[in-house]
Amino acid sequence: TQNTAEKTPVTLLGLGAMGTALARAWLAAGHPLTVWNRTPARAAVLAAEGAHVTASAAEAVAANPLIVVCLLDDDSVGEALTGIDLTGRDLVNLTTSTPAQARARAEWARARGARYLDGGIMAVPPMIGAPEAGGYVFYSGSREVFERHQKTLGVPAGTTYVGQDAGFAALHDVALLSAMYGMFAGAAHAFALIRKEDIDPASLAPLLADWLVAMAPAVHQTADRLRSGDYTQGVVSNLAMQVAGTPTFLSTAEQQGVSPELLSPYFALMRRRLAEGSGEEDLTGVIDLLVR
Ligand code: FVH
Repeated sequence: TQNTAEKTPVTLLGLGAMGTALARAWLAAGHPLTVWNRTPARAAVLAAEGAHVTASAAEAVAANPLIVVCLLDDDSVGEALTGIDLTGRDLVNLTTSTPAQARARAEWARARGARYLDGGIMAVPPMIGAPEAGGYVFYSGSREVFERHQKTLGVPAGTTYVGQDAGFAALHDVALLSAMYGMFAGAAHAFALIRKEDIDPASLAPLLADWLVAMAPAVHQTADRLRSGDYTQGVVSNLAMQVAGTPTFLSTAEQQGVSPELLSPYFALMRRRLAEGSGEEDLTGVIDLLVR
């Protein structure tokens, strides 16, 4: 058994797939845990594992100064906490939201006497409580709350604080996940190209993974160019050359019977940037075309 005497007690609202994983991580580390879930049946199993289950969200909030919320969406947070006294509480909201929702929720919490920290979870439930899996949570909002509870918050997953603007955790979360979808889109196109050929997808997969890993550090050069404003600095493969190559990609797709719909929007942006006279740049200028 764990010594719970020095472990910060935690109240957790929300026992979905992610909430349950968080709960188990804190219980396993010996933190006294109070839980509430809208559907009580989901809490019963955690009671058997040592959690204190309350019948209402208000009771759970009253139990401890540190309140962690992990519900479906921002609306459910509002519903679950309606009319509950949050005075003096440290409210940590791990519910996925937009940056604007997170900022509004921070104001909402402040108006109710709570300190607010927002979180964006970069992990799926099996990665929680498993440090070797590399999952972590972006935090933003009250630095005081983050520093006071960093050790406790670090039990389920790593912690990365990204600033006092409560919207920044959500923004970082969505930025990384957006890049992930771009990567998945590229991989989907690559697999489609070989789909009708006598090529085992399992033989392409490691090549694809290694290539994506090899290309990923290019984001550091992109950042350097955005900071300096010089998009031609140290360019190896310039935009003019890359645009000249796009017909090869589109013809190959056509020959393989593959729709170019995932690639075409990016190529269209590359052509637009080239038409502005930016042939000596790399691809960084595309970013400026996206920002309205
Ligand atoms: N699961 C995942 O892979 C992702 C990983 C990245 C982060 N997300 C976000 O985490 C939040 C919770 O996700 P979840 O996986 O726990 O979601 P569910 O299993 O669907 O559980 C949802 C919980 O929310 C409760 N709930 C929904 N609506 C309300 C409401 N109006 N009032 C009170 N509670 C509500 C629901 O309760 P019940 O249905 O059991 O009664 C669950 O506890 C989420 O933001 C992900 O985007 C997870």
